[in-house]
Amino acid sequence: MPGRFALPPTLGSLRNYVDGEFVSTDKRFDNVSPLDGRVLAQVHEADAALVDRAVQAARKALAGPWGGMSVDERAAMMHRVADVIERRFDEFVAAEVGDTGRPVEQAKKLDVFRGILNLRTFADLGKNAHGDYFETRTAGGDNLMNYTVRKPLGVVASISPWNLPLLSMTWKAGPALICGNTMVVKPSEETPSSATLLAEAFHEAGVPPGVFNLVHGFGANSAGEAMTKNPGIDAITFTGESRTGSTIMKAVADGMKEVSFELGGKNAAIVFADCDFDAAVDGVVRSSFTNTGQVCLCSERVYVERPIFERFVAEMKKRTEKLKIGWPDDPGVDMGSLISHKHRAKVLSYYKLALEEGATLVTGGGVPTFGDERDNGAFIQPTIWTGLSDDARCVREEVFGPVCHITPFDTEEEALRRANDSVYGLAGTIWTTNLSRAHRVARRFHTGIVWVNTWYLRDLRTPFGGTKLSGLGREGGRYSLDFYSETTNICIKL
Ligand code: NAD
Ligand code: 6OD
Repeated sequence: MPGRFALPPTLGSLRNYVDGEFVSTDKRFDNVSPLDGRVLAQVHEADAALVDRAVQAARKALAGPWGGMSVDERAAMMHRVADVIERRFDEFVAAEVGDTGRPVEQAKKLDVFRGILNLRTFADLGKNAHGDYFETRTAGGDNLMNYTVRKPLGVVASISPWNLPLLSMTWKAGPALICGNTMVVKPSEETPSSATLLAEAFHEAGVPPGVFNLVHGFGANSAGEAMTKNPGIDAITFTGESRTGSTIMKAVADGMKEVSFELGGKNAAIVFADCDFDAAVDGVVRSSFTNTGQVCLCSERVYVERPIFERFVAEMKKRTEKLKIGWPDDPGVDMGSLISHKHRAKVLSYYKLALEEGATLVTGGGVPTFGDERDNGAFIQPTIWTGLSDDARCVREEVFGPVCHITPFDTEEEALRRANDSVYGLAGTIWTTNLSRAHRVARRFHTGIVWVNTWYLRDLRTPFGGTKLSGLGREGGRYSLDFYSETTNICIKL
């Protein structure tokens, strides 16, 4: 059938990768395509014993081959892994598209592109990192020289979500590995394919056994929980729901393990009447509906200054209704499916709740029909609401689907107060042509990230993370190097 998505060619059985070997297990689960409900692969679930084998392998590699390498040698290895991803680019694209149902163009330009860039960027940043140096004369007249050295934390457990699978894993693996750590990585149970290819890339690049270990499975009562409870793990880097972050924090509290958390969001966009109107509408369509709204940074709350409110809503409706939903390789497709039927049921429950809470439905609110196999998939319409009060659940809770609620405001102070009225604090977006206002509002957003007149443009050297329930700590550039290193100060009396 023309435009029909072809299944990933190589991924029939997805195994764990432990101590340099691909390991089968007896317990398996299905990897189901969200595009049409087909079973794509059998996934081999790791139990606590296999997780422990992975941790022991990682400990051995830490003391042995990886720990013994210079940073230049580690960087060269990581570039070799990136080379393999580049060479097998189309397989990685197929894996991401097959697992998630996203447009092929997105998988190419965002997911796989970033998979390569994350490894290369952190390899180079690690090579060029330097420590602090201070010369001191004490009150007693002693002359001191102080300098810092970075040492690895040890074995890092990385647990990631399904929304940007390869991007999330490599965003953690890049800095963790260049700092000399070894890893046990668990992708989401929904997206095991690109993780398996990534393990193949490490294998093919000749990275020593035990440096990068992959375990498949779920969270509670499965591989995820086993990782958080394993005493051989020194640090956890977790991306996912805030509630899961809190469960993990409790699980590792007694062991006092280092944690870095990138969690949920209910991000606000503030659109001032002095904005570039067309750019703002396009920007908010993009920030609300990219990846079918499944980006932690998506704007689910939009505050628009009253003089342009009606026109803004009308134009959002027009442009949203033009978004093309379809097969990942349909020409010009804008939105694929959601990740799963289970997630669609959750998003649809918010569509229903919004109406019960008194929302006016501007557009969407349901499920598209195609008259082909896609009707078995997890497709959904992008949806815009107006008219909800600030305490409505649909305005307060993260939906993680293609939704936004648009509401008018009258003053800058009011817009900021309402935007900041959230238990989350990941990203804020401001649309204005007034330079002073942009700076003034940006620094008063209670979020870790602010974009002005754009959304989700990234420089990997910048800090990334959230406040409040959106996370703990910052990663990116030297912030990542700081998290993945144990920094020691050495003081020498001269
Ligand atoms: P999730 O919390 O359900 O799962 C994330 C990962 O944690 C999965 O691998 C899962 O198997 C594992 N897990 C679940 N319970 C666990 C437990 N008890 N112990 C150990 N591991 C466990 O999240 P999700 O549904 O996969 O992802 C969507 C969420 O991720 C959204 O809330 C989104 O905002 C958030 N997210 C945040 C960022 C960020 O950078 N802040 C980035 C991407 C996604
Ligand atoms: O771009 C990134 O580095 C990053 N960590 C994005 C996360 C997006 C959340 O869904």
